[in-house]
This record gives sequence, structure tokens and C-alpha cells, in this order.
Amino acid sequence: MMSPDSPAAPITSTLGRMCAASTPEEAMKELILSHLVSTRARSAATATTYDWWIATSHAVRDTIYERFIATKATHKAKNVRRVYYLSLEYLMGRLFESNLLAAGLYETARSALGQLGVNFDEVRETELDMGLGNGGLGRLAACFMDSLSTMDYPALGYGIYYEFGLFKQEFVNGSQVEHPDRWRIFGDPWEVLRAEYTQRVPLYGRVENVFDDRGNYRPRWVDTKTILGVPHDVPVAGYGTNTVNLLRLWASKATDDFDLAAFNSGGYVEAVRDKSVGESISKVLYPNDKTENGKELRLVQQYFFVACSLRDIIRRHFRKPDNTWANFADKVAVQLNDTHPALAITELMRILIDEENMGRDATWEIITRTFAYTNHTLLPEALEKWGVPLFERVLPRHLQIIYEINARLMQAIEAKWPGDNEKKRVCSLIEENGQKMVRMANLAVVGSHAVNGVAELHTELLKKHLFPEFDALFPGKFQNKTNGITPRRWLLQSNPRLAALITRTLHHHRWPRELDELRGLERMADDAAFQQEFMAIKRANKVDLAAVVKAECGLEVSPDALFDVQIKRLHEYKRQHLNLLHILTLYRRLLQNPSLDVVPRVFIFAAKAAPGYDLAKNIIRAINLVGAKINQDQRLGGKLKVAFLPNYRVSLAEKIIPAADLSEQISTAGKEASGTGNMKLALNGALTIGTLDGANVEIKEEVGDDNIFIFGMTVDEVEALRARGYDPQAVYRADEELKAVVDWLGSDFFSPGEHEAFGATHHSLLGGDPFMVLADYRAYCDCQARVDAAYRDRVRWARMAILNTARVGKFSSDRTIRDYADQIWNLPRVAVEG
Ligand code: B1H
Repeated sequence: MMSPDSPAAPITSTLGRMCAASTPEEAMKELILSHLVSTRARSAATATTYDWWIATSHAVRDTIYERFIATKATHKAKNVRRVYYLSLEYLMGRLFESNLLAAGLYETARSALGQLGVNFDEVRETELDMGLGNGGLGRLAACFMDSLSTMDYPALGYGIYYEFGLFKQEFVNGSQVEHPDRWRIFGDPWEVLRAEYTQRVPLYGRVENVFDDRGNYRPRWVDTKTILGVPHDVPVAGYGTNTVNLLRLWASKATDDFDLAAFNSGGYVEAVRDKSVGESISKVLYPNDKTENGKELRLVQQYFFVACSLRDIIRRHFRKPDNTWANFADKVAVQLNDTHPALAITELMRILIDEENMGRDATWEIITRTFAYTNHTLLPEALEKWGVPLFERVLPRHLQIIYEINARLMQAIEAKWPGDNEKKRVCSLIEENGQKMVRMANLAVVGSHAVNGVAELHTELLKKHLFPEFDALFPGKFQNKTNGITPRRWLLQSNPRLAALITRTLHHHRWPRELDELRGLERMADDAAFQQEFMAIKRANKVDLAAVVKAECGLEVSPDALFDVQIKRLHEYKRQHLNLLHILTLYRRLLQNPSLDVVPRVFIFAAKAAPGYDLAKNIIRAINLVGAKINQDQRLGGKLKVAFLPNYRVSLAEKIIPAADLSEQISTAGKEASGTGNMKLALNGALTIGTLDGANVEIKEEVGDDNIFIFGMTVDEVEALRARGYDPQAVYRADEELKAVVDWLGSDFFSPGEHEAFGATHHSLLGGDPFMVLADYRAYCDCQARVDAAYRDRVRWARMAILNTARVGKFSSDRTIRDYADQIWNLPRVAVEG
């Protein structure tokens, strides 16, 4: 088997020096054993799997740190322009394997551990995921960090060092139960604490007007509370290159300025205990993918994050003696990952006006040259708004600045549309219907030079529906940057069998860095031998996943059944309940006609619901209980199985995706901004059944109409139906089969003795059906019948699957990042010499 190791990767000094005396494996063995002693105080005889994981990680880290030092020296010497990616979320997953691959030490470490009698796979499985994100938005940030380093872009990702990442999920009687995610319980071998770059962050307080030393009357933010931010650095190593960029994550700490009164009166212990408020800011990731409005701690988290990051950016800029504010925007590009870090706009303005005494116009020029904003959703409940009273209490000076920016905005609108108060009302940074609210999206749009959506369709809808006035006011500001995924993690690492076949077939190993090379597989789509190999790999991956299903769900599934996969956060708009209605439909048809010839299917779900999202939790329970009934129903002869894998996370996705036959991308058209799981599944040869939503539209363009199953209403049809007046009960009454399965779901058939167990789901469908599940039901079932027919034709299916893998090179995050760098950041690449 050809090595998956990064081809260009030279063996660097630590290992190189040791290699002089021996082979790479011998040197690696020595290095691991020495780290076992120096970092774990263990001998090989007593080491646990955790010890081996940490010692091996440290051994690889040596190489990565050396590359980091070289990267930093190069960037510093050249005073390079950099992008600073600001994101409240990074879903990094495990780092062990990806760092081994990037360092070019995968095979070496694997055989070194083997020679030491240690099982590599067990070591890999020991690592807990770094799950500092909710879903697609956080995983996108992680893929971007990988691409930035791999493509030699100078970059630094800022985030929060949450003590607790996204909750762990367990099912109890089919219901989701959450547990805290103590991801660092065994330590984090990759991080470096940089206490010397600790930042001080003010909060609360009030604004006072004072005369400065030039006799000018100026606002000053006083009587604030202070929190400390301590940076923890995680290196992100590029694949096949020397560039190593950093992810810098802030942990909050209380200051050491103890409450002196309490201290002097003997209240030392109480004074120390009170410090826990300061430490709680970075304690936990908010788990509410798409809705978190009005929570004070969340606002404090956002400001804490932004204040630390901006101070660090400024400190780094002025480290170079020739750097000034005049060249700040030449050296610094800041990308805002959604509006979560949009307070950075007001914070930089506060610093420039209040602390640097800069004029308004010069300030605004720097700001709008520096920032760019990515929008990830059109769902109204996800658009961040903060009540003015709360905002004023936490950030009084920033509220004044928002009013100032708003005044400037209102002038621009008056100039463009004289006397048009409606335009002013919709564009205002302050919403005035009822309680006054600060609109973070409007702030992000006016403070940025570029605003991008994450797929073509999403960007069109962004311009047409969400921001039409801003699009007219700022022509050219809105751009599309279709999302992507890193092929290193999502093919090379997660699907080694397919990766090896691709490398062997293409006779080169360029594809992990140039994913368009996969087009070279197109000519093999009708090659019988290649088809057999491709499908044999899919089957082997399914055997592996079947073992996971057995271990996690106690369920036997056949690798010859069609693996029908829906893995993503649980949301009404993603319509896991549409999938459930189809399952009920097949179940009912089989009960009515046990000899019915359907393709055996395993329905595989994985999804977390936000802890306070009751309807989403009800859908989870419905899938689990319907599944339990189906799985034990002997009459089905094993034709249908339902597996809901608990605790969906990056490392579980890496096991499911290579084994998927069918990828469920069935959101209501217009609601899924892009999706990225759709790209990962297609890359691994799963066929998509989907609506014309998000990036599905572009996947269809790439793979061709014959190699994807599209069904359901388009955005225009959804809008037209909504305008006409959608009546789900009329649809329900008109379709006998639909009526039967909806009634079935509403009965206590699947929850004996428990009435209305799925009442929430049932009522949502019949009482309004906001995501038009019933309207798309018939088209979905018909489309699933087309899937069955295609699956029966093994040659046709193989051809379709191969063409999916061959044609989705566009969705490499390398392409996405190149587009950001060229069209938004104006960012050159900088090679780092070894
Ligand atoms: C996406 C979010 C999101 N869009 C608020 N919006 C959050 C919003 O914690 N919060 O407050 C968290 C997450 N996430 C997703 O972004 C889209 O739904 C996907 O379609 C898209 O692929 C992904 C990456 O762009």
C-alpha cells in the first residue's frame, strides 16, 4: 500500500538527528520511549494506552513545533500580511492522526508502536474529540484552518478554550440525555500555554465624560470589572508543506486584584472563591446551534473573546517597529465567522477613538478595510439580537459607538433614498418594534468590506431576501464563497481503503492537495474491475460500521443492505421527521404485504438536539422508538433496520461517512445555507437524495443529473405555496398512505401504555407544518423508489458512486480558502523553507 504520508514532508531535525544513527522507526521508538519517561513517568512495561497516546503525540509534536518555529520566523522576517479568523467555534475532532499525516510520520509511528507491541488503533481511539463547536459552522472553521496551513497562507485562528465542549449524548428509553464533555480530562498534548500574552478585559461599568490632556472633552469607560484572558495555542500543521499556523484559544481567569476589604478582614477564602465568576466565562460552549438570544453570559463570552483577540492582534502588529496604524489594514485581515464575533467592529472603534485618539473617518476607514463577515444562515431565529438594556449594562461604551455608526449609516441612506424612512427602519442597527434590540447582522454588514454567503443559492437569497437594501447601498459588497471540506481528514484519513485505491489508480499522490485530480477517476467509471474494487471497499467499510452499530446500539445489521444515512444536528428544517415518515411507509407496506420486494435498508441516524429544543428531542425519541419496534419485528425478515448512533461527533462521522450508500440532504428548500456533510458523503461515494437547497444545487451541477436523486419543491415553489396559503391537513387528507402513517405516529403503537408520546411531532405536522414536510412527502417516497431501482442495478450504482467521488473536487476547502484569499483577503501565500 502506498504511504498516505504527506509526500513533500522532509523528516525534520529532532527525528532527523536521531535517524542519523538508525532507521526512522528506530528513531521514532526511541523518541516515544523517551517521552514516555519525560512526560508520563512511565516505563514501557507499565504504560497504559493513554500514556502511549500522549508519548507518541509528544514525539510527533516535536517535528510540528520545529516547523512552527520556522513558520513564525519566516512570517516575522517578511512582515507578512495575515488573516485572523475569529470564530466562537472550532470542531477539531481528534488531532493525533491528522498531525501524524501532516508531519509525514504516520507510517513511521504506526510501525514504531507495532514494534513496541502497542496497538495503533487502540491508541488512536483513546483520544477524546476536541468538540468546541456545534455543527457545520464549527467544523467549517476546522477545515479552514487545515487548508490555510496546507496552502501556506499566514493565518491565526482565534477561539475560546471552553472547559466543556459540546455535551455528550446518551439515550435513555429513546430520549436524549446530556452529559458534560470533559474533553481535557486526560490532558491535551498539543497545546502550549502562553501566560505571558495574558490580556485584561473590562466589562460592565459606565461611561464618563472627562477632559483629556489636550483639553478635549472625551468619553471614558470607567468602573469596569476586569477579567483575564489566557491564551492556549494549538498548532495546525499543513499537509505536505512546512507551514504550521496556530489556533489561539482564550481561557478566562479572574484577576489577582483580590477584594482587599474581604482580604484584610480575614476573608481570604471567600475572596478566592468569588474569583470563580471570572473563570466561568470560558467554562462551557453554548449548545444551541442557531438560537441563543438574550443570554448575558453569551454576550459576555463574545466580548471577552473579541477583546482578547483584538488586543493580541494589535500587540502582534506593533511588535514590528516599522508597523503603524497607517499600515494596520495592510497587514491585518479579520474574518468574522458569523455575527458571533461582530463586537470586534465596535471594540476596534473604541480602541481607535478612545485610546488612540484617532479621528472618526480614519477609524472607519481602518475598520472597513480590516473586517469581512460570513453569514451562515437565513433563519430569523438565528439572527443575533441583543436587548438594548442588557447591552448597555455589559458594554455601555460600545452601545454609544453603535449609535454613532448608526448615525453615519442613516446619513448614507438619506443620501441614497432621500426621505425614505422605511429604508432607514429596516437597515437600522437598532430594531424598534417593541423592545429595542441591537441587530448584530446589520452591524457586521456595515462594518465589513465584504459579506459572503456559503453557497450560490444561499448568497442569492441573502441578497434578495435578507439584505436587499444593503445590497443596493453597497454594490459589490456581497459575494459567494461556497463551503468546502478538507480532503485530508474526510478521505485520506477517514477512508484509507478508498484513498489507497485512488492513489494506485491515478499513479500519483497529488490528489489530497489538488482534489480536482479526482477527475482522473471518471474514465474508470465503467471499468468492471475498478467498479468491483470500489464497491468491495464500500462493503469493507460497511462491515466496519456494522461493528460500531453492534457495539453502540446492540443491533445486528447486514453489510449487504443499503446504508441510508442522515447525520447532522437535529432541526425541524433538516426534516429528520420526513425520513421517519418514509421509514413508517416502508414498514407499513411490508406489514401489509410481507413478500413485498424492497431493497433491504439500514437507516442510520446520528444527531444531537439542543438541550432546550423540545420538538427536536421528541423527534429523536420517535425515531428511536419506531426503530426499536422495527428492529425486533420478526415479520420483516430483517429487511428494515433503524440505528440511531448516540453522541454524534467528528470521530463518529469519520466512521459513518466511508460506509454510507445514500446521503440524506432533505431540508426544506431555502433553509440549509450550504451543508458540508453532503460534500463529505459524496466524496466518499455515497449518492445524495436531496432537495434543491444549499450546496446540493452545486453538487448536482458537478456530478450531473443522472448521478443524484433530486426531489421536492424548489425555493420558488416553497415561496409560492407559502404565499397561496399552505394547508398541511389538506395534503394529509388527500394522500391515504400519508394519512395512515401520520395517524400511526400519533397513536400509542410505538409507545405502549404511553399516550401522545410523539404528540409534539404529530401536532407540529398537522398544525402548521412550518417546514412543509407533508408537502414534500409524496415526492420523497417516489424518489426513494427510484433509489431502490438504482441500487438493484449494481453496475449502475457503482458507476454513479464512482462519478460522485470523481466529480466533487470543487468542494475541497482548499478551493474555498483560495477564493477567500484572492477575492476577500487579498492574501499572498508564503512558502516556509524546511
Ligand atoms: C450554520 C449556524 C449557527 N448556520 C448560531 N448557522 C450558532 C448559528 O451557537 N450559535 O449561536 C451556531 C451555529 N450554523 C451552518 O453553517 C449552516 O446551517 C450550514 O448549512 C452550513 O453548511 C454551515 C457552515 O457554513
